[in-house]
Amino acid sequence: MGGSFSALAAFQPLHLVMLGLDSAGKTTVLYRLRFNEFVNTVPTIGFNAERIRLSGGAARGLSCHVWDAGGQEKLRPLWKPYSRGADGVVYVVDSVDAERLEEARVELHRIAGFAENQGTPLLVFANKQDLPGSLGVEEVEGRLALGDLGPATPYHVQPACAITGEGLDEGMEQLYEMIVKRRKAVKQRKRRQ
Ligand code: G3D
Ligand code: MG
Repeated sequence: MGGSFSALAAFQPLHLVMLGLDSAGKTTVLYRLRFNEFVNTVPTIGFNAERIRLSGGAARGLSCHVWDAGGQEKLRPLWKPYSRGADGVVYVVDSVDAERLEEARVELHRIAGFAENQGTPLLVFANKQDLPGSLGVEEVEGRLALGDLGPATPYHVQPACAITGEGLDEGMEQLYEMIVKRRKAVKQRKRRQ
């Protein structure tokens, strides 16, 4: 799959948005996906915005805009303009922190509920699988109520450990496949019109 993915990405960088509560592991995921170029880094009070280009493996050529919105609820509305028009959303959760999964669910459904995000493929990294007590895929899927997102939003939950990199490439591959599938469906719909 790497070949076709790289070919597409080389011509048409995908725009991904990575979201998640603070300390879910977003930064660690990004380092693991091997980026070689900081396009922009804007550390601000309470949150970070980073635009990077991924360089490794399946993610080669992907442009990724990352929002690390932290615990600052009043800043989370900023996720909206940055998820608009994205080809895919990567949502990272800490699979051990059951309490904050509830907060993660609320924020995720807020993002997925925006009209502009209807149908945008969603990859959930159920991160920190190396830690004892980490919740499994089905538990995370249930707690995030992904079934309530509706049939228009394709999603995949990938168990991952950002420290070792386990599961990351598999997750990105699934996301890529969902994006391609969606593009094909949109094209077919246009043709029929
Ligand atoms: P964020 O960018 O979403 O805020 P970070 O999260 O990537 O900064 O990660 C927050 C903390 O979780 C870091 O630890 C990081 O090392 C740890 N972490 C990230 N992914 C994993 C994982 O898969 N397994 C384990 N065990 N830890 C992980 P510190 O100690 O630096 O706060
Ligand atoms: Mg971070």
